Amino acid sequence: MLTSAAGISSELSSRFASARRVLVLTGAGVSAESGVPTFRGGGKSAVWKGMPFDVFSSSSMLESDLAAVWEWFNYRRAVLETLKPNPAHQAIAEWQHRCEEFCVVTQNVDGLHQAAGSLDVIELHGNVWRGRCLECGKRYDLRALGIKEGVPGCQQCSGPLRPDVVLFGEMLPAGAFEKAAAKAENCDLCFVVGTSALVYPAASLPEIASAAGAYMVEVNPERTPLSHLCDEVLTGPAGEILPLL
Ligand code: BJW
Ligand code: ZN
Repeated sequence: MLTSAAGISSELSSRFASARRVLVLTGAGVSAESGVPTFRGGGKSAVWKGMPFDVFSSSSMLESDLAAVWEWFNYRRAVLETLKPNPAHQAIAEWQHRCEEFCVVTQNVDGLHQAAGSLDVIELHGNVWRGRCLECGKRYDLRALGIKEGVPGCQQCSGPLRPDVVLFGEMLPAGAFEKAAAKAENCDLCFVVGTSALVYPAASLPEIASAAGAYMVEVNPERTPLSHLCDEVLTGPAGEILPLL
């Protein structure tokens, strides 16, 4: 495994130039330089109202206190509204024009890849800008609804909406993981960017790509449980490293 503090190896440059199928798996770290707080990293875990984030981002909290869950997500959307994609999102969006097949698989719910222009984005954990009716399942664009606070209701059946994101203990959206796994199995170059690689099943995608023989590149200021299976570990912020490619 090659570890680099800065600069791109000639091996990676030539792999990138000749790659036909590229997969990029991203996590919260890719949005960090936009100002979106990560969940983990630097030995810390995000806290809101004195509680670890996974208390509010859990299916049990959804069942016991839907209003508290909405308060947490309404707050996060208000923060996100002021933020923009950064050079990491922009570099990834540019790459899609370079290869025959290119796919972004993200664990992020912030929509910043799409805002940067990425077209083929598989969202494993949903999107914070969508709500879903707990009764009839109808989905809503929260921006279009103009929801800023409180628990929104369904216009079709009056049931309460929930944030259309995947909380701990919940299943991923139907087909999303399967589609991502198929891309992982077929890619020849796989970037793993800004994820602590602790949350499954997302963290199994690089394992699938590696087992299928892809050239593996991790971009992260810190080591992760996946670093050992990467051919190159580029140590540093994604917004500085990815544009070098
Ligand atoms: C930078 C940077 C810079 C900083 N540049 N990098 C197998 C084993 C054990 C447990 C399980 C298992 N399979 C499933 C589970 C249970 C669970 C799980 O994985 N738990 C583990 C924590 C132990 N998984 C689930 O519950 C999943 N569902 C599921 O498996 O369903 C089937 C099932 C159901 C019931 C029972 C059993 C199975 C669902 C997971 C949903 C995760 N949801 C969240 C919240 C989304 C909503 C919200 O936003 O609130 O998704 S949790 C949170 O973590 C969020 C993220 O998408 C996810 C991953 O985090 P990510 O992206 O890696 O971010 P961080 O913050 O962890 O890391 C940031 C990284 O960036 C760090 O490494 C920094 O160094 C780096 N960084 N600056 C580059 N500038
Ligand atoms: Zn409804």
